[in-house]
Amino acid sequence: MELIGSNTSPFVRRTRLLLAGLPYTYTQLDIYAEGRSTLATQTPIMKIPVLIDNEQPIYDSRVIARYLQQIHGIGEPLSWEEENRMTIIDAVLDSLVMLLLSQRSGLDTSTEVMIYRLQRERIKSSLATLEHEVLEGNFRLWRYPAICLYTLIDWADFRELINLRDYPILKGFRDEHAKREEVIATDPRWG
Ligand SMILES: N[C@@H](CCC(=O)N[C@@H](CS)C(=O)NCC(=O)O)C(=O)O
Repeated sequence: MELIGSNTSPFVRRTRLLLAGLPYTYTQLDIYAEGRSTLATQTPIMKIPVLIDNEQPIYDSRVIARYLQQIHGIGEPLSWEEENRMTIIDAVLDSLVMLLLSQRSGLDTSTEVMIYRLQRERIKSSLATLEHEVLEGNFRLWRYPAICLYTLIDWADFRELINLRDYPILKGFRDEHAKREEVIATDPRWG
């Protein structure tokens, strides 16, 4: 199996954490620079991660997780409640990625234009719900949803897209798992 990605992507990191301790090849690409042409040969949507297993490419981290579960028995199947939590996590990540790419494009994301107001609204209400879910004990087990919550919070903090002081429960969750060996080994701060 080959995983194509980059160390700073939270979608790639969650997949690496799911695969921790298992044999696979990890190909790192700078998708916004010299790695872009290689990426184009692997996926028309030009997003990472991509998993290649016996010449079968799989796009999208959530589909990759389902594939790994169904084909290789890695991780556990998700309940519908867990699928909903995953949808919330992915929605926040997509909104944060859009804000980051906008900022890198020189756009002011703090203005009241509709597209940015909608993202900020979604991020705020979703993070409040995720804090509540953590308090309820719904991310207690280190399974795929907890891995994805961890990589979301840690990446948003690393990119300074959220202030963890506003989310003490999420900060506590992040700090609780920060010392895991595979978490340290995949820290995006090391590039
Ligand atoms: N839904 C996708 C999202 C993947 C994604 O957005 N990856 C980012 C890196 S963090 C990316 O490749 N962005 C490139 C782009 O938007 O052009 C997944 O879960 O794999």
